[in-house]
Amino acid sequence: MPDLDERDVDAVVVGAGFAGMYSHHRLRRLGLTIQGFEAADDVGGTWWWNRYPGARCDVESMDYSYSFSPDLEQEWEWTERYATQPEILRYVDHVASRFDLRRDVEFSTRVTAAAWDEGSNRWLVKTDRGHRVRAQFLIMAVGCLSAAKLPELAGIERFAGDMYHTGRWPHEGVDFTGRSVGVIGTGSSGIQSIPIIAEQAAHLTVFQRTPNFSVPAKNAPLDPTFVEGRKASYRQHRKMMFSSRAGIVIRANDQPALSVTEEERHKRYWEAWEAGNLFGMASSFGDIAIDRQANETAAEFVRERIRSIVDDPDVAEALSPRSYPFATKRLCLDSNYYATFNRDNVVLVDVRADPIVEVTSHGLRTAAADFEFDALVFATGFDAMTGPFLEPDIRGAAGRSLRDKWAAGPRSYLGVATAGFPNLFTITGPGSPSVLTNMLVSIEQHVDWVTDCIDNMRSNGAIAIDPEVEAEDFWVSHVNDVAHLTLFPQADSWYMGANVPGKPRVFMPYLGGFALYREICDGVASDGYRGFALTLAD
Ligand code: N01
Repeated sequence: MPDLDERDVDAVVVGAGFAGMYSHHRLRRLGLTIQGFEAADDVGGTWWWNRYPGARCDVESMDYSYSFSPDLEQEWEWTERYATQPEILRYVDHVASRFDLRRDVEFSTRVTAAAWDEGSNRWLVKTDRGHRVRAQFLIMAVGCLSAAKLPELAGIERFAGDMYHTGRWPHEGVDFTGRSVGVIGTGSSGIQSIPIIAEQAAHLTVFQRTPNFSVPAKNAPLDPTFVEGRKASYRQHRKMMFSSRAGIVIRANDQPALSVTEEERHKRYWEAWEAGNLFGMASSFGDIAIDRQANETAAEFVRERIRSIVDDPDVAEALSPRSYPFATKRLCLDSNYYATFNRDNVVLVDVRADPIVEVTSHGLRTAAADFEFDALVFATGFDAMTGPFLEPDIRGAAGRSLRDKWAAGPRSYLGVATAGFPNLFTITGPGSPSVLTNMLVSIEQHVDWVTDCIDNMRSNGAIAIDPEVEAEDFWVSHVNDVAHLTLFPQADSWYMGANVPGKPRVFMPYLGGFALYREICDGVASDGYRGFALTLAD
C-alpha cells in the first residue's frame, strides 16, 4: 500500500457500519478528504459479522433505517416488520452503492494505533496492514457491540468439534442437521438462534447462566397498506422519532403501576405483550424503571407467561428471571424461544446450579455431568461499549493512553469526546444514550452533531477541539447520577461491564433519554461549544 503511506487527509473514519457509512456521507459533503478503515471485507458492521441463524433486528425495519434521505426511504422496500440480517445487509449494500460510500474505505484492515501529534495538531493512524495516515480528525465509528467475547473457560482450546461465536458467524452458514449441539449463553443472540438450531439439530443442550426476560416479536410480513401510510407520513414520523425518549415512537403511560387495579395492570401488560415490541412493556407504567415494587409487577407478568408456555414447571422456573429487575438487562425479542424448551430434543442446563467446569476435547464437563457435542455455539456476547474503542492503542496529548484514562471506567463529555484526546470523536460512545435507543437515530444525531462541529471549526479558524476536564467530570457524574436514580445498576449487565471479568462496574450509556440528550448537545453547540476548549490557527 505505498500510496497510503504517510498520506495526509482531513479525517480518518474507523468502521464502515451504519455509523461509519453515514460519517463518510456527511464529511464528504463538507468537502473533507477522508480515509476509512474497516476490519470486515465489506460494509455493514454488526450486520456483516452477526450472521447466526435467526439474526434479525429488534427495532422495526421502517424505523431501523437511515432518515437522512427522503428519496432513499421512499424507494427502499422492507418486507418484514422486523428485518432479518440478510435483508439489512442488502439495504446497507444498496445505501453504500447509491451514495458511493465504499470509495474511501480500505476493507479487511484493522486500525491498531493512533497517536496525537501536538506539534502538527494531527493524528497519526496505523493499521495491521502497514498504513500510516495523518489526519486532523479521528472519527471512531466502531460500534458498541463489535468486540466479540469468548468465555474464560478452562480447556476451550481442546475442543475437537466445531466451535462458533454468534458475533463471528461463518458466511457460508452452518448446517446443524443431525448433530449434537451445545449453546452457551441466553442473551439476545442465544434467544434468537436457539429456536432455529433446535429445529435442525438432533439434540440441543442450552447452558444458561442468567435467565433473560424476553417478549414475543410477533413478526410478520409488512402490510402494503401500512407501508403506504408510513411512507406518506415518513417525514412527520421521523420528527417524532427524533423527539422521543428512545428513538422510536411509542405511547408511554406515566401512571404508577400500583395506582391501578391488578386487573387493569394485567390488561396493559397483556396488550404490550401482544403488540410485540421491545419498548412496550417497560412503557406500560411510568415507574417500572425506578420502583422495585412496580417493576416486580411487570417481572411477574413475564414469569406467568413463561409458566403458561413451558410444559415442565421446573424448566419454566429455571427460565424465570428472579435475580434482577425487569428490563434492567437488555430485554430480548424472540420468536418461539420459551416454547422451544417443550421440544424432546432440547435440554436446559442451569449453570448456576451446575457450573461448567471445563471444555473437553469432546464437549463440556459440568460439576454434575459430562456432555458430548459435535458443535459448540458461544452466544456469549461482547466487551460492550468500551471494548471497540480500547482495541487500538490510542494515545492523546502528552502520549497519554486511552486505555489508562478509561482504566476505572469510560470518561467522556457527552459521550462524543474525551478530554486530552483532541479532535477524536466517539460515535455513540459511552456516556451517550446509544444502546438504550434505536441505534440509527443515535448514530445520525451524533454524526450530524460532529459534522456540524467540524464545519463550525473550519468557519471560525479553529484547528482543534478538546473537552475541558471540568465539563467532562460534570458529565461523567451526571450519567452516573441518572443511572442511580433507576433500578438499572442492580443488574449484572453488559451495560455495567459486568459480563467481562475485571471490567470496572460503571453504568455506561446515558439514561436521561434521547430527546433530552439531543437538546443538551444542541445547547452546547449553540453556546459556542460550551465545555470544549478550541485551539485557533496561528
Ligand atoms: O450477548 P449478551 P448477546 N458461562 O451479553 C452468557 C444486541 N443484540 O450477543 O447473563 C456461561 O446479552 C451470559 O450470561 P450472563 C443486544 O443489545 C441485538 O446475546 O452474563 N454463560 C448471557 O446469557 C444485546 O443485548 C440483537 O450471566 C456465559 C450470554 O452469554 C447485545 O447485542 C440480537 C458466560 C451473553 O448475552 C448482546 O447480545 C443480538 C460463561 N462464562 C444482539 N459468559 C437484536 O437486534 C457469558 N455467558 C435482536
